[in-house]
Amino acid sequence: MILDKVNNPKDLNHLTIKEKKILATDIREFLIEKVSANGGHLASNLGVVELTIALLSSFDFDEDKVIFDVGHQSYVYKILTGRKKEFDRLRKYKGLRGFPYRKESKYDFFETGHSSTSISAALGMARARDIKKETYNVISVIGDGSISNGMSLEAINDLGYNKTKMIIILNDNGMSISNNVGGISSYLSRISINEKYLKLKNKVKHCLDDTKVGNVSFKILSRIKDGIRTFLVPSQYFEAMGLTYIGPIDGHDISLMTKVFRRAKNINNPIIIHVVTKKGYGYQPAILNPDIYHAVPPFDPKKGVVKDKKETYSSFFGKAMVKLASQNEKLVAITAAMKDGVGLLEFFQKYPNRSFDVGIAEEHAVTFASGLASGGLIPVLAIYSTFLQRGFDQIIHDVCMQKLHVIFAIDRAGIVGNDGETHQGIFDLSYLSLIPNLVIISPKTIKEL
Ligand SMILES: Cc1ncc(C[n+]2csc(CCOP(=O)(O)OP(=O)(O)O)c2C)c(N)n1
Repeated sequence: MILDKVNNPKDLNHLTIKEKKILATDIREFLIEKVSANGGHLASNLGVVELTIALLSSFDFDEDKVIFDVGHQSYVYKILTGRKKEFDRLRKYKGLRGFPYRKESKYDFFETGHSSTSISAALGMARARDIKKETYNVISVIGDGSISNGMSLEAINDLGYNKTKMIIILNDNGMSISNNVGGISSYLSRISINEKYLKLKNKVKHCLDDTKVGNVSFKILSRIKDGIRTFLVPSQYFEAMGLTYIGPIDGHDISLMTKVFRRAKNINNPIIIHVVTKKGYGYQPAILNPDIYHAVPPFDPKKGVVKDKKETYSSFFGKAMVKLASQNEKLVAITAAMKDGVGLLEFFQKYPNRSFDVGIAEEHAVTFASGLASGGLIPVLAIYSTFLQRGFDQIIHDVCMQKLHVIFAIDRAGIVGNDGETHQGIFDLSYLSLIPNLVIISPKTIKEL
C-alpha cells in the first residue's frame, strides 16, 4: 500500500502521478473501512480524494493555509497530514474529530462545522497576511451547496471588490446533502454541462499536459476566462463579482488539478477554481445514493447502509406533519437543505406546492417563514437546533416583534453526540427563552410531541 508510506504532506513529493493514483485508491479503501466501523461523513470525502492529493501536492501547508468549508470533507486531509493512525477513534470521545480542530493539528487553521464560513475566514487571514507583509497562500475549499449561502455571497462581494489575493476551490458535485437547489446551483450545472465549453476544457487539458507549452496553456485558460466563455456560458457571475474564474476542471484528475493549482498561486487576484467531482466516487452504493452516504452510522461495507426504520422524533414529526396538512390547507413546511434529516421527505413528496427547500440559508428561512405567515399561511420551519443559531436576529426582528405565527420545529436539540461541539444543540433554551412573544414547548417523549 502506498498509503503506508505517506505520513505527512512532504511524503507526497516523492510520488509519481501513477503512484498518486494508487494512493487515491488506497485512501478510498481506508475511508470505507474506518467510516463503516465508526460512522461519519463518507460520500463527500470519497469525492475529494484526488482534489486533496492535488492540493497537498501544490501548496506547502507549513506556510500556506487552507479552510475546508463545513469541514465534513476534511478526512482525506487529516489522513495525509499525519493523523492516519487516529482514525480508529474517529468521532469518539477524546478521539479524532469529525471536523477540523485547531488543537488536533498544526495543519488545521480554522475550525468549521456550520457551513459557508470559509471564504469570510480565509479573506480575513489574507488581509492579515497583507497587513503584516507576509506572502503565504490562503485557500477556501467549498462545496456548491455551501457557496450559495448568504455568508459566502457576502464574502465574495467583499473579496471581488477589494481584489485580495486568495483562492477559492469550488468543489461542485451537484449535491448538497440531497440534490442541491437554487439559482446558483443551476447556474453551475449550466457551466459544467455546456458541451462546447467542455470541448474547450479538453483542449486546455491537452495543452497543460504538454509541459513545453505550459505558459501558453495558461494564456489559453485566461483567454477562455476573458472572452470565449462569454459566448458559451449563460452568465458570468464570478467574473462580474471581480474574481478570476478558472474551470470547470475534472476533480478526479490529479495531474490537471496540480498544474492549475500551482499556476493559480502566481495570479495576484482573487481566483475561483471550479472543480467538478462526483460525490461518493469509487464506492458504488455511495455514488447511487450520495444522500444516504453523506453521513452514515456504522455499517457493513459489503451490504451497504441499511436504513433504520426505528421511530425517531424526526420521523414521527414528519408523519404528524403529513396528517395535519391533510386537515389544514394553510400548513406549509420549510427546510434549509435538511429535508431528510428533519423527517420531511414524505411531506415534500405529498405536498410539493406547500414544501420549500431554501438551501443552506437559515437566516432566509426564518424571514421567509415570517413572510408566509404574513400572507396568511402557517409555516413550520423544521431545523436543527445548532443551525437555528444563524437565525437569531430574524427570530427577534422578523417573527417575534411582529407577533407572526411561525412554528419552529427544532430538531437535534440537546447533546447530539459524535459530530462534536459545533453541532450540539445545547444553546436553544438559553437563546430562545429571552425573546418576547415566543412560546417554547419542549416535549419529553414522542407521544407528547
Ligand atoms: C449552517 C449549516 N446548515 C446546515 C448544515 C448541514 N450540512 C452539512 S454538509 C451540508 C451540505 C453541504 O453541501 P456542499 O457544500 O455542496 O458539500 P458536499 O457535501 O456536497 O461536499 C449541509 C446542509 C451545516 N453544516 N451548516
